Amino acid sequence: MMDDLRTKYLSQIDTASTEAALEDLRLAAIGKKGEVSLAMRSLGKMTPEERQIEGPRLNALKDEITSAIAAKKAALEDAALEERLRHEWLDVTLPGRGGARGVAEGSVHPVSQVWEECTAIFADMGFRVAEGPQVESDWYNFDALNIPDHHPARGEMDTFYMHRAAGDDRPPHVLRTHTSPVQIRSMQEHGAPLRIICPGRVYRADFDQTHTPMFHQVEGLAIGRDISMANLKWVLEEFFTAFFGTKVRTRFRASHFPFTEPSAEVDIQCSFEGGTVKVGEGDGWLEVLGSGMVHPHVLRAGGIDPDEWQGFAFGMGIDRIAMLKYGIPDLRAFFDSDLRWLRHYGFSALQVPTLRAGV
Ligand code: 2U9
Repeated sequence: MMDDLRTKYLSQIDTASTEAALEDLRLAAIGKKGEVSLAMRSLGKMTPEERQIEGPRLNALKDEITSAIAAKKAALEDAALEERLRHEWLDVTLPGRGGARGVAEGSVHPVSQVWEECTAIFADMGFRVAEGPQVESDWYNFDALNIPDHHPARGEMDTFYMHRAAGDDRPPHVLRTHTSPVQIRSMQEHGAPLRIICPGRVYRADFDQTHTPMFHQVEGLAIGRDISMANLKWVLEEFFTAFFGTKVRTRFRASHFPFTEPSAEVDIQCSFEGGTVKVGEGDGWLEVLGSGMVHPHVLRAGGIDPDEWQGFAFGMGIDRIAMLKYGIPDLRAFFDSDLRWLRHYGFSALQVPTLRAGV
């Protein structure tokens, strides 16, 4: 009788095709009212000798059925997964299907494109890319850059301050108003000589036709024993000529920034005929950049001895030079996520900027 039970349940478990069928078999065999459980209950009516033989055999049968069910359950789960994988199989090497008009749906945002172009051009002149946090201490964002407490530049920069917990009197963190803190961190980490660019998002509480509260900058820093404004002028002319794909002259005008001394604003040559700006021709000038020789206080904040080292720094807006190069009229549209705008001004994801082609 026990051999019959064993054969019956093991073969039914073997041929069960669903987890529900397995559960039915479990109940029928070893559930409270299952056949094996009832047989166990009948042990009480046996003689002690019979019980000594039948008891262990029934227990062994129960264990055998329990493990057969567990093994079959695992096999069914494996098969279900295999089946899913067969149907959900995806060839990631296939080309994109394209949207309604047969073109790839995604595109590279002009800011990302210009960011990459800047990286490629400066990399060619030996500048590494450095990055850092967007939430900064006020020391890295202001003090280290020679902008002490109550300096008017702190107000001019329309800073977003982060909240401190009630009772915490330490100065609040800020959303960085420029990427300059990255240069301070790089000086501290690597020392001199140094040649880096810092592209990144920056934040100022300003929103109108020509300002968005978040925008993108690329700043550069070159430190050596005898780096001069002449090196700065060469690097910038080289950059603009590669970026705009035509020889671009620059004009330096004396200016003032707390972090550089002397300081200069830089204009690029352009014409304004017919209501459009054409860079690299004509006798007009357009301001695109701020720059200068790094202030000794700033070198010192970065742990670099100003008696031994000197260097130039510059900063410009990525969004602004993207508008200029690609004829994009409205800054605010950059951040509207309007698909029609993105398709119009976006770039192919497969077109990697190089000095030869994309730039
Ligand atoms: C260090 C030392 C000096 C970076 C500089 C400017 C001048 C500048 C503006 C251009 C347009 C910001 O995007 S914008 O609004 N930038 O005028 N930036 S010099 O000077 C530095 C930076 C880091 C350690």
